[in-house]
Amino acid sequence: MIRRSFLKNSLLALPILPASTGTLNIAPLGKKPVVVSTWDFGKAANAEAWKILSSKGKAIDAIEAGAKVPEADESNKTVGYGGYPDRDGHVTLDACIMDHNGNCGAVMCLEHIVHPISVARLVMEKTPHVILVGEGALDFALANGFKKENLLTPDSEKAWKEWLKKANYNPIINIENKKINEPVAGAFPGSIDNHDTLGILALDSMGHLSGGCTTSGMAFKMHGRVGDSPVIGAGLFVDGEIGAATSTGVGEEVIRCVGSHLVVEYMRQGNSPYDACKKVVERIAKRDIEKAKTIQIGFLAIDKFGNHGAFALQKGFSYAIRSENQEEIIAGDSYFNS
Ligand code: SD4
Repeated sequence: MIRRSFLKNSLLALPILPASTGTLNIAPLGKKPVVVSTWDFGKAANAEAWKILSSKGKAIDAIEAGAKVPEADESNKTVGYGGYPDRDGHVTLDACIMDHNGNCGAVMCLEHIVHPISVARLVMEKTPHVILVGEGALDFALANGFKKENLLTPDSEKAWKEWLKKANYNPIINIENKKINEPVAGAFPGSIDNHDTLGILALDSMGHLSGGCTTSGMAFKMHGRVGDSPVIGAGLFVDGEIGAATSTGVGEEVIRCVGSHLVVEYMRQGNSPYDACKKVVERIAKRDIEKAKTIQIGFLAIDKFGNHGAFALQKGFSYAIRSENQEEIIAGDSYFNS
C-alpha cells in the first residue's frame, strides 16, 4: 500500500516532457511548502518543521526545528542524546546544515551537546568557517551558551558494555526503523540494523530549499571516526536552483562517491529525484557488489518544485513526507529486493 501511494505521487507529480536521453524532465508544479525526512522517525521531525513551513516560515528554520526532535529523543539510538557511543564509550555527534544559497555549516565529533544541528547553524551564521570539529566545536558551542551534558544514557551504556563482550563491528541494516528496545543482535552500525541518521530537506513557500543531517554515526565506531553525515556533498547537498539530497547508511561508501552532491548533479541533468537517487545507489553497488550486499545506504532527494523520491541498496529504507495534503511514510525502493 505504501508503495502504491509512492507510485501515485511520483507519477502524478512528474509530467514527462520530451526527453532524448531517457531521463525525465520535471515541470514546475508549485507543490510547496513540503518537507521530507529519512526513516519512519522522520515523521515527528516533519511535524515540527511543518509548524514553521505552514505559517510561511523559512526552510532553514524548519530544518533546524525538525532535526532537534530526534536529537532530543532518548529512544533514538543513532541521533543526539541517547545515541550509541563509540567503542571507547564516547557519544560523538555529527551534523550539518545548508541553505539554497550554498551557505553551510558543520560540526564533527562533537561531544556533550544535545543539539549539534544548532551548533552547525551557528558555525554557518557566525563564523567565517564551514566546519568545526571535536574540542574546538565544543568550545564554540559552550561560548555560545550551549549546556554541557552527559549524552550517554543508561540504556546506551548497557548496549555498549554488551557490545564490548565481543567487540564485533558489523553494521546492522535498517537499525533506524527497529522498534525501541527491540533487541538488535550484534548490532553494528551501518549493517542491516545499525544506523539512524536524520536527513531532512525542506522547500518553503518562498521556493527556497534547505537541508540538514544529524547523527551519532555508526555505533561503536573508532573514536574520532566521522561518516558522511556532516560532510557537505556526501551526507547533504543543497543547490537552490536544482534540488537537495541527503543520505543515510554506511557513510564511508557515501563519501567515496560524494553521494548527495552526485544525486543533485543527476537531477541537474534532468533526472527525477527518484531516478537520481537510483543512479547513485547503482554506482555504489557497481563499485563493490559483495560489500553492497551486506550494508544499507539510502538517498532521499527533492527538487526545487517539491517533487521527491528515494532509493536504497536494501529493502527497509523509508522516508516521511509532510505537505499541505500529505502526511505519510513512504517505503523506498531498493537495488536488492530480497
Ligand atoms: C554515518 N551515515 O555515520 C551515518 C550513519 C547513518 O543511519 O546514516 N545512520 O556513516
